Parts: sequence; structure tokens; C-alpha cells
Amino acid sequence: MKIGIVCYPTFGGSGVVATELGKALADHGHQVHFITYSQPARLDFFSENLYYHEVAVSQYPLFDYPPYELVLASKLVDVVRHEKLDILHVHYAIPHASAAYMAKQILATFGIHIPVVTTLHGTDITLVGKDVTFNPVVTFSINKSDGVTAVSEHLRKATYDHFDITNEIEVIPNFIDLNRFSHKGKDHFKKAIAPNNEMIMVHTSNFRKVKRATDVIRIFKKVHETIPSKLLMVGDGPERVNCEQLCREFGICDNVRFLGKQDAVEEILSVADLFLMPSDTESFGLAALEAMACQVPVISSNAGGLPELNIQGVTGFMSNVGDVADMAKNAIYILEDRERLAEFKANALKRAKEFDLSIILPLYENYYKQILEKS
Ligand code: GMT
Repeated sequence: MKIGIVCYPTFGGSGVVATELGKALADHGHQVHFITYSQPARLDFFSENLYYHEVAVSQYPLFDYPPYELVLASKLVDVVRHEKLDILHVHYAIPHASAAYMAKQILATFGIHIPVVTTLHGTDITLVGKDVTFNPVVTFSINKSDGVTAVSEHLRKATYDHFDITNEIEVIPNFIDLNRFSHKGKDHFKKAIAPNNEMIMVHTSNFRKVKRATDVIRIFKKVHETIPSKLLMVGDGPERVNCEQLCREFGICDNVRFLGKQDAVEEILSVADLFLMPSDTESFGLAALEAMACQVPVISSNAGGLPELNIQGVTGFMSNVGDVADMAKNAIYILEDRERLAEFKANALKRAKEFDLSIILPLYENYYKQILEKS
């Protein structure tokens, strides 16, 4: 198949899923064309089946707001026509699904029919999409897509609850490439971070409000009072300064390292004993799956799709959003007994294997085939 993929080319979960999916499809012999405003973060190598088309937005003095969606739609028309694509797969509804709809209408005037698959990732529905200013466009473009997928059962339900959806939504969960995300022997790194064999906790995110990164600091403070431990904060974003401020207030700066954005997250996860994800909402929780693949149990909230990934008392624990005390109690329970910790680590890996790329990739391929046959 010749597949066009539209995504946000950043470190965000939806961009990561889209890029990893495209790479895997290319490995399977499909021709994959990424159409984005810059080279996706994890697409920094050459492959004969991978193509990249830049959506270049010109800055005119007249435009206070450059019309990215229109430029994207025009680019889609151009790429579909000239590369003879079979299907377009857009990740994140806003504005990709509506740009694809417009491109589809324009292509029809050339006698070209291109089916569009939209994958909903989470904040496009639960935070941004729900906003009344976007609602009509999100509803329309989901209903007009030839196929719609959501990354969890929870997100599927939330979409039906918040929008007037007449289309079927198929659940295809996030996946993990276990060849990349696996426990790596990084003992020298572990020794540098935790010279006295302290336990290591990790949080990775974009430090937006929804991630409740300051709860991570609060959980760590409580655990640290009982268990000798260190905390690694990976990523960057608006809440980082508040986290740093809290560390100063608590007097725990020597035990918390802010590592910023990192490419080789799997190496950091490999030294970790526990992953912390206290999010307000999380449609799936890809970062938690990445941790589990590296044998790291997860202390999370029970929001959104997290219960579809984290198994209570098996791969970690879940608590109500904001219940820092319960999250800290559960973290201590896992960390205080080495044998128990080893069991949780093994369970985390076992669960991650259920989301292996080799299991999820065929679900997307079959879905494309189904949509192509239907349209
Ligand atoms: O988590 C983020 O803020 C990034 C966001 C995105 O769309 O890039 O992630 C969402 O999509 C991921 C991939 O499908 C999911 O694993 C995340 O759970 C989801 N984030 C939220 O729902 C907050």
C-alpha cells in the first residue's frame, strides 16, 4: 500500500505513535509518506520506503495567524495526486482530520478518491476538542472520515459522550517496539545516579498541567522519607519551574535530577525501579507502556484509559487523581521488599508484551484493507 501519514512531528505521544507506525509499515514493505511541518522526531534515518514532505507555511504580513490547515490540505492534494497514494492516515483530529476532508473534496474534482483514516489520541478529544470553538469541526471531520480509530476503549467512549458521532470507532491501542524498549544493562549510569544503591523513580512527560508533575514531586518526597531514593524527571514544559520550586521548598533538590528532553528514554528507564504517572487524564499512557517494557512497574492515577494498561496490584497500582498519599503508600509497598519489586517488574514486562508492535501492526494493516474495500 502507499500510505500518507499526517501527524505532529514532535516528542508528543501522538507523533511518536504515528512515526513508529509509519516506520513499521515501511519495514513491512509499504510505501509510507509523512506529510508534516518538520521532520518527525524519530525519523532521522534513511529507508527506501519512507518519504517526507514538508508543509511549509509562508509568513505574510496580512496573516496574524498563518493558515496551516489550508497549506496542509493543499500539500495533501499534491502528494496524493503525484505519489498516487492509496490511503491517508491522520493522527490527532485537530486540524488534521478537517484538512484531510478538504483535500479529499478537492481530489474528487480530479476524479481521485482517497479514503481517510483518523486516529484519535486523547487531548484532541478530552481537552482541546471538547472546547466549544472546535466542537462542530471535530464532530464533522470524525463523521466524515472513512475510518476512525481510538487508542483506548475509554477514549472511544469519551468521543461518543462528548460529540454527536454517527461513525463507528475502532479501538487500536498504542503499541511498543520491544526491540528498542527493553531493559538495558546501564549499571554505570545507575551507579552515577544512585551511588548508595538507592531506589530510582522516573517521570517522563511534556510537563503540561494535565500530567500533574508537581504531584510526582509530592509523591517522591513522601517515599523518600521512608526509602532511600532518587527521582529522575525527563522532558520539559510549563510545569517544570513549579516542580523545581517545590523541590527547593521540600529541600530535596540533591535527590531530584531534571534531565530535560531525551532521545534514548529506554536507557533512563532501564535504571528505574518505579514509574510515576499521576495524570489528570490519559487516553492510554504510552509513556507508562514504555516504562513497563523496560521492566518498570507503574504508580499511576486511575484516570482515562490507564486501567486498560496498568493492572492493579500486578503491574503497579492506581489511585484517584490527586491522592498523593495513596500513591506514595503504594510506591513504598512495592519498593520496600526486593522480592516483591522483582515480581512487579516481571509482571510489567509480561503486560507490555501484550502491546508488542508485532501484535498491533496487523490490526492497522487489516483496518486499512477493510476501509479500502468499503470505499
Ligand atoms: O500526553 C500528551 O500530552 C501528548 C498526547 C499527544 O496527543 O501527543 O498524548 C496522547 O496520545 C498518546 C498516544 O496515543 C497517549 O498515549 C496519551 O495517553 C495521550 N495523552 C493524553 O490523553 C493526556
